[in-house]
Amino acid sequence: MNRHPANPVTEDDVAAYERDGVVCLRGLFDQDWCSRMHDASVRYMESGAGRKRVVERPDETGQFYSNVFMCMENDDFLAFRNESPIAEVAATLMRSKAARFWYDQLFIKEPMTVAPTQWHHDLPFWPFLGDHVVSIWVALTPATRETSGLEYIAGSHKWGKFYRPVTPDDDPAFANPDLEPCPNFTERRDDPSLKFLSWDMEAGDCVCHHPLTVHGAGGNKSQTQRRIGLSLRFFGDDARYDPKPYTVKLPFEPTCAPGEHPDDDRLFPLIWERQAAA
Ligand SMILES: O=C(O)CCC(=O)C(=O)O
Repeated sequence: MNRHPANPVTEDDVAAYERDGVVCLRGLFDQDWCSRMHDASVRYMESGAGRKRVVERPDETGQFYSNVFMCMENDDFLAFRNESPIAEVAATLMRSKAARFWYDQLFIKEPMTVAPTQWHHDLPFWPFLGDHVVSIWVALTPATRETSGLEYIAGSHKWGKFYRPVTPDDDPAFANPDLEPCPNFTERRDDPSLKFLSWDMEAGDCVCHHPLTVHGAGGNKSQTQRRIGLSLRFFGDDARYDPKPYTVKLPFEPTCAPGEHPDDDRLFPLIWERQAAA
């Protein structure tokens, strides 16, 4: 299993990430990682473990399953966080000296799942501020527009917007009434001021997005192809702890104060450091 990116992350990749708020990187994880994490994801879903959400609708055959913090209790997810190239890639894209781990999240859309992933961006869900926060969504199956591959709006991380968080099951714990809802950009496909970005992905490809880049996905229209995405979130040097209401609850109080860099090693372990790597 590879420890460093199978293909190097180039300066052009970093520039695209900074310009568009998202970049697709191909073939970073070798076949061993892909098979191991694919199988671990299916096992995890089937075991019923963790803090899962499952959205099933009466008129559908499919389901949209998601779960978080798998690496706190599962050795495969822990190994992927600690031993795969993912933290190095995160630090490279953020141009950060270090990458601290925030959490991992699994998204599985079974075939024939109509439920979309609604348009949203991530930072309003989280008790942080800063530019150095990145999500790396690794495809563990093929993912295209047909099978609910992610779609992004280029440059939306620079709009200065902070939209109300929305979860697949409309959890009121996140529905901050002080924030404006995120528009349904699907209705604005003809708007020439918007550039929609999506990629046909194979297992082992990933999309890496800034926490304010607006993104979403359609349903999985395939009759047979399950779609699995494993998203790991990291932050870097400029991130600040910002414990606002309607955000993800931490398992316990961190040692850092609001406004400080969240360097509590128990909650946000340091996974990669440029100095140590050199
Ligand atoms: O996989 C999905 O449907 C949603 C992924 C997502 O929103 C994320 O990783 O931030």
